[in-house]
Amino acid sequence: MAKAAVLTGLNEPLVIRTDVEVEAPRNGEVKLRMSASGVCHSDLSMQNGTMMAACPIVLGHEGAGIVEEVGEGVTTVKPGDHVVISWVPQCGDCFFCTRDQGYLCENANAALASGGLLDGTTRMTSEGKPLSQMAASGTFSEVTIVPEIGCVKVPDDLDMRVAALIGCGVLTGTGAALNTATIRKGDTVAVIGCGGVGLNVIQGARIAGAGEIIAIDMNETKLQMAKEFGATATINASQSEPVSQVMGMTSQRGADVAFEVIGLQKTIDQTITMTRRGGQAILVGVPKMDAMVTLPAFFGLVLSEKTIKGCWYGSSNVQKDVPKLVELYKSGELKLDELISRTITLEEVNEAFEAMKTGEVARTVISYT
Ligand code: PAD
Ligand code: ZN
Repeated sequence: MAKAAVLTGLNEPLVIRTDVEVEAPRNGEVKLRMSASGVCHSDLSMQNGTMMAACPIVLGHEGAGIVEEVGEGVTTVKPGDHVVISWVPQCGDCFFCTRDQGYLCENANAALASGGLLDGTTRMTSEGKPLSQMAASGTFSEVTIVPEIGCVKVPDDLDMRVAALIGCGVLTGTGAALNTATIRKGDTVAVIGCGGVGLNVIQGARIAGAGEIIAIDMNETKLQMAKEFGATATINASQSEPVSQVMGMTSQRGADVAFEVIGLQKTIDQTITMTRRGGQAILVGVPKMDAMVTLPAFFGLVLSEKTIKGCWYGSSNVQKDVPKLVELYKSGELKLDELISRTITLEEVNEAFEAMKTGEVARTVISYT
């Protein structure tokens, strides 16, 4: 039996179930004893209906654990290995994977939509009923089963709380800057939303060689953190209008590259507007399903030659990018310890959701050890 935090219905607080049965791993699957899980805004978005959830569901997708058991045919990891979970398991064989766009993997996509693993079924039950697993993982559980291709091995001496954060916020944020966007040396970059993901966009932009990095948030503590992560200027959006501020800082041209890292209609519009002619607007935040990108085709796109690009999982190739990020962390270039605002137990997960709503934390991490 394992303990897990379960979402039973829209807007319900998560319930801690202690009777969760976790099956043995099937062919190509791995059983993990979880070490740590970050609490990401996407978990909250499943609770509040921004993203669809197949309830009852074990939330959590930003995690790291130790391999306990492997199913038939598993060759790349063995019991005792420390792994980061990739919530986009990348099959390597589908249309997208063979075009080096594994973050769009067709098999992962089907699993994500199903609430189960790669075959669409789940390995967890509670009170005699199946529990869905968010993003083919379900990291708010002491034990989980993930596909072998959702495991990326990391060194044994890596802090597992840091490893967990790499699994979503760090891969997505740094990847948005280093993979999805093209940032040239000296570019002016604007980032709207400096939470767990946005702070990583900022440090990704710093590593890419941006000249100016303008951080925009409503929360002063986040703006101070943004400076530690590489921001050269800050705008408090609760005090001044960010588009005119960015225009003022860029000779009325706009930012070379602007990132939206919240998922709100208003900030999506602001991001596109503050992008200069010929620049790139990168949309990372997951908005409500009725949010729209609308702009005048001629003035907004043709004449301005703007690129508006979505970003899924930082356009990451997880098997290549996770080891790179670990190296950058070890060399001191990537700040990861500083992202951890609080370490909590699984029972405190609802408080982590509340803290995220107020914008006061970068990341809360659940520690299972
Ligand atoms: P977070 O809650 O940690 O950070 C959001 C930040 O936005 C906070 O610092 C807020 O203060 C700030 N904010 C809120 N409203 C405004 C506003 N109007 N103007 C300026 N700042 C504001 O979230 P997060 O960093 O965990 O996640 C951010 C988004 O990224 C969220 O939508 C999440 O679902 C999405 C995400 N996308 C992917 C992907 O693959 N595209 C992956 C992971 C997360
Ligand atoms: Zn996430």
